[in-house]
Amino acid sequence: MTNPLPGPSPLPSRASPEGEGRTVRTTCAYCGVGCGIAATPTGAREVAIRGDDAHPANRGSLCSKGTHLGETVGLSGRLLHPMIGERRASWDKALDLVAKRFKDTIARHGPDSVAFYVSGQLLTEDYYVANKLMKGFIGSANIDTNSRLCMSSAVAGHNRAFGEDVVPASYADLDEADLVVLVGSNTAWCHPVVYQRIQAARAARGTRLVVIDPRRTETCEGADLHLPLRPGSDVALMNGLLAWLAEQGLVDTAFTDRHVEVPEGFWEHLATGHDLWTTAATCDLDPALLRRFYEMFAAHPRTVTLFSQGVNQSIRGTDQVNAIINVHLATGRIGRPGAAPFSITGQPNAMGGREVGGLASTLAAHMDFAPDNVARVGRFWAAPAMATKPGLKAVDLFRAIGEGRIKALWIMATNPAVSLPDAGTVRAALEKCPFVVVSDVVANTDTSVHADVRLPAAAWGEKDGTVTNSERTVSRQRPFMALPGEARPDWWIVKEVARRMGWRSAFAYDHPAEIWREHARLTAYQNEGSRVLDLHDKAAIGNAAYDAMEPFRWGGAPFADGRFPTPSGRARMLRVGQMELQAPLADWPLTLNTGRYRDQWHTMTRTGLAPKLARHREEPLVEVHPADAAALGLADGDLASVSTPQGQSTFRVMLSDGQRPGEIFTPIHWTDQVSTGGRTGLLSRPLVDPHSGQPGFKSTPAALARVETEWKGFMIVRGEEPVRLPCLWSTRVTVPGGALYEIAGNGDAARIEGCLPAGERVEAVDLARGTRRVAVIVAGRLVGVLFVTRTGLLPSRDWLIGQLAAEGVGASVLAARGPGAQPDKGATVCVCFDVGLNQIVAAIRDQRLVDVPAIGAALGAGTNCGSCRPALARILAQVHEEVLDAAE
Ligand SMILES: Nc1nc2c(c(=O)[nH]1)N[C@H]1C(S)=C(S)[C@@H](COP(=O)(O)OP(=O)(O)OC[C@H]3O[C@@H](n4cnc5c(=O)[nH]c(N)nc54)[C@H](O)[C@@H]3O)O[C@H]1N2
Ligand SMILES: Nc1nc2c(c(=O)[nH]1)N[C@H]1C(S)=C(S)[C@@H](COP(=O)(O)OP(=O)(O)OC[C@H]3O[C@@H](n4cnc5c(=O)[nH]c(N)nc54)[C@H](O)[C@@H]3O)O[C@H]1N2
Ligand code: SF4
Ligand SMILES: [Mo]
Repeated sequence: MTNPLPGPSPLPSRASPEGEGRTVRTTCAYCGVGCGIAATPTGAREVAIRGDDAHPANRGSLCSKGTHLGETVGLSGRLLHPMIGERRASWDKALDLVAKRFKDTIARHGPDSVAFYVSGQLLTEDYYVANKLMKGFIGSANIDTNSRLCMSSAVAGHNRAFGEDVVPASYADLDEADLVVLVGSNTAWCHPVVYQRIQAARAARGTRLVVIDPRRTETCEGADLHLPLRPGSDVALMNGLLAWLAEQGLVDTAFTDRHVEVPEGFWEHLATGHDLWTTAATCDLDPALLRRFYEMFAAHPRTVTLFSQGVNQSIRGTDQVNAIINVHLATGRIGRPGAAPFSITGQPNAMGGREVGGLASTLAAHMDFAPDNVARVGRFWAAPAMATKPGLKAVDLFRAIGEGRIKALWIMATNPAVSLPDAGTVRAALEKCPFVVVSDVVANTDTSVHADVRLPAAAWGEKDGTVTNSERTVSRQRPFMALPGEARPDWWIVKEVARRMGWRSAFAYDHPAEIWREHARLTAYQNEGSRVLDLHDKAAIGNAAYDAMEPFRWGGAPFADGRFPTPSGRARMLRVGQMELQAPLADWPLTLNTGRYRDQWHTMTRTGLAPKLARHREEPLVEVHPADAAALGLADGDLASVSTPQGQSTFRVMLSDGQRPGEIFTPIHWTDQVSTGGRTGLLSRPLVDPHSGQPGFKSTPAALARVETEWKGFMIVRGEEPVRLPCLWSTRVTVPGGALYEIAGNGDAARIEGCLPAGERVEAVDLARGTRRVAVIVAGRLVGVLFVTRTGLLPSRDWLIGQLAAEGVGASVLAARGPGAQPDKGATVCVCFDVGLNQIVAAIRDQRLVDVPAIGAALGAGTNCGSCRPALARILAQVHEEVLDAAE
């Protein structure tokens, strides 16, 4: 099962699979919770997944995405060979070409004419090698990462307050807190295992939970308070809280006097304009609700304030981070058990990237570009050409590409044509750039269609290295499958290019452990306590010890001694003011907020392969408050066009009273590969925070309009090959054995029929409703089915999808239901047990269920991974309300 390797330095045999039946302990491919996984291969590219009971991040739990990782390890859509243009090339040829084009460009235009755009989904070892090549050998700092879009405001906030990018919290703090405040975090969907941990603490010791988010998300279900604040008003809220605490005499002056630098005039600034009423007005909150929050905060000194993209992804993200940290510093709620500001990270290795220095604004190992740092790292690397100043941050980097200032670009493990703001301009820049290299695991992405060279990277389950999670725990990702085709680890690809650029000895790595040791040594090199990040005790471990390395947390309990890594040893409070909040503009009366779905990961290159994960939300929705929808003549299930000053895209309308009026929400996951619409990246503005360069993804002026179509329908086809359908609306999801397309359009729908596979056709027509049903059957098996209607209803897709696996299928399939067919289950809520909304509602009503465990006992729902428990709680509340209303 091992692969012969091209090029001069072979890949170590260590990366070969562990073999069928043997359980390998690794770390989840997805979010920054960093759950441990026990993976047991059960066949070729098949694996059984369990939570690792011994991993400190999850102790055996997994969410829906982690649980269903096994469905995503097939080879469907994988990039298996290096490609130059559309032609397959040998590794030698592809690597030589990349090295030559980068060298030539640097020789002609200087080191700043090239760039790398990398990702928090690289392993620390991959990241380290890329950073070293760019900053020490090419001599530019034009390496930035998608963490710019994700964590950079938190990084900037930490640096400003603490003098180093250290997250001063761990998950254990959530167990010990008396109050957890979630700010701009849909934890139930995006960090579900952390959310379950908070719920467990609530059940065990009555921890209070407050959610601060303009939307009422599932995270708010059962919370003690939800503050649906005006978007972008978080600084006012935190300043108001701090002003009120000061007024009540609740500032911990014993702590601030010894450990905090408070800027001149700080308290005077807070003393005016931050009273309860003014704050409530700025935040558009009920003053009584706000006061309950203040009082709850005052009453529970053990507070963890956990925040993510609602805080970071703002044009004032860094100030928002510091406004939160200010409150914690002023009240001494830091460095003590159960008390901390906690920036929770998104990607599996966002933290590892920060540790090696993968952001253009840091150098390496938590060092910035101060001259002595540059000299020190230069010595350590024996570097011929050190970068001496920060490089371009992601949005500026792509602007420079568009302007022709950057002429060679290497993108690794990220999909900027989808995920950067103003993605239309990003695509134009990629198209214009003279040389674009993309390292990815899948063959076709919205980014890789612009690549001159595509390099096949090793994927999760094949990769070998380390990641760091939100709480600074480093754990191993270990391979349990052979590298497919000619795929290679990212570190191997980068070091091969470096060697071909002429730096052979500095990049003579044969094993990720060698890179790890070098990285660990650099963190300790002439550190002498000046940086918290210091991995000296892991710098000399042998390869076997690296392979066996247990999860460990660096930095211990930071700041427990009240000392901070600033020159004075004190933390810094910062005077931050609320940005002016603009009233809606005439042409753009709405505000667009963007974010994530529970069961999809980013641009769906992995989660999109799992039929079970597809069923939670099959289409890209625009969530609209019913009052706004009524004013625009929109009904649930309509199609609507969302436009902004940046662009336009179409979405399916979902009415939601969890939205504030005037605000709409769209998901980030859909791409040209799966859909004709739902392209959120085209809509966001490229406006960034002045300190961090992080885009303000959560707030864009927008307008909404109904999109009329003459017909709607769906198509189900066997097999994995995507089909491009010539109609206005088409979205594809993976189903067992094939794909389901939801479609809508104008004119004659007959052209869609041409996209059905070949075979024996059976048809039924209902002229009155303008309905056509076509099935294609080959040897008694269904290979395709198309239902289109102008005025009629469409049947449930479930039974037809099931027919892909059936034998002896005949014309009766057009009835779209079997003898004694089950009623429609409704949208899938519990993916583990495949339980739908309609089933849950019926069970609650018929069996008079009163709580979530009762639903679990009746239907199984919510009893495995638990990701749907917040949804069950909400459905339960709604049904009870309806039953009571009906009884009145
Ligand atoms: N299922 C799933 N999980 C994921 C990911 C995924 O793609 N899918 N991605 C991972 C990654 S990389 C990341 S970064 C994290 C992101 O995790 P989160 O930050 O939890 O997710 P988002 O949905 O981006 O945004 C969080 C919330 O911020 C709110 N918000 C918007 N504006 C404001 C505001 O002005 N103030 C406040 N207080 N809140 C506001 C939004 O309404 C939204 O509910 O998730 C990680 N986990
Ligand atoms: N409007 C809006 N935009 C956003 C956000 C938002 O909330 N709103 N959130 C932002 C945030 S926080 C983030 S993190 C980004 C995420 O955005 P992206 O990073 O663009 O999204 P992914 O789909 O995770 O892209 C990862 C790519 O790497 C590939 N890949 C996976 N594993 C490997 C590997 O080991 N090696 C290599 N070489 N390739 C691999 C995948 O196939 C995929 O193509 O989106 C950002 N964009
Ligand atoms: S919470 Fe879910 S997605 Fe995140 S690491 Fe754990 S299992 Fe993976
Ligand atoms: Mo992220």
